[in-house]
Amino acid sequence: MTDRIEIVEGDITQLDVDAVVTAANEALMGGGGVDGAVHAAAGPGLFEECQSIGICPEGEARITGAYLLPAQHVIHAVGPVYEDGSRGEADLLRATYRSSLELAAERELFSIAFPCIATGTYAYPNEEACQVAVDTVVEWLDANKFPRRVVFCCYSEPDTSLYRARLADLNYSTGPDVES
Ligand code: AR6
Repeated sequence: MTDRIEIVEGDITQLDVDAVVTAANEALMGGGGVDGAVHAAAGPGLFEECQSIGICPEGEARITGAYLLPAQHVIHAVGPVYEDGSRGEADLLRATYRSSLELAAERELFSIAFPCIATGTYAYPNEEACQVAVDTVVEWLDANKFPRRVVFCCYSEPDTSLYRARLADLNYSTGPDVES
């Protein structure tokens, strides 16, 4: 299994995948960061659908249409607000990734792209967040047929390097990185 994970450095809203994941807040009300970019690119229909869903607790995810995005679906994943690591942030972040993967698997989606959830406004340390993200996805792919392909969409070179290193630690070959 060496062809199911890819690292892309760039803007997740541009990716032509079955589902893009956005790092949402519990109210699914849009905001800044990647969520702001996803809502801006998808158009107002996305916000309207989110309003009809209501609250999504930390560690969970919800799926909607993708409106004007090239993707087919948006998965709104709510990561933990990082305090000091002692309130179960790692378990919550792992649950956030697993919830997103479950939604994709239930629908037998082929491809899904993740941003570095919780590492912006929610202040999760990048290296620890990368380890949780990579380890959770690799474990999922080992046990599940769907999604077939997972893209880690990094928004900065330091994050790209962290993901590359973590995957190399696990002897996971991803092929050449792609810039979107
Ligand atoms: N494509 C890919 N990654 C991006 C993009 C983009 N267009 N823009 C930013 N990032 P954040 P959080 C990266 O703050 O920490 C929002 O207001 C960014 O560099 O978007 O989970 C929500 O509504 C960082 O690595 O999400 C919530 O209130 C990563 O995305 C809150 O922020 C996550 O940063 C969620 O905070």
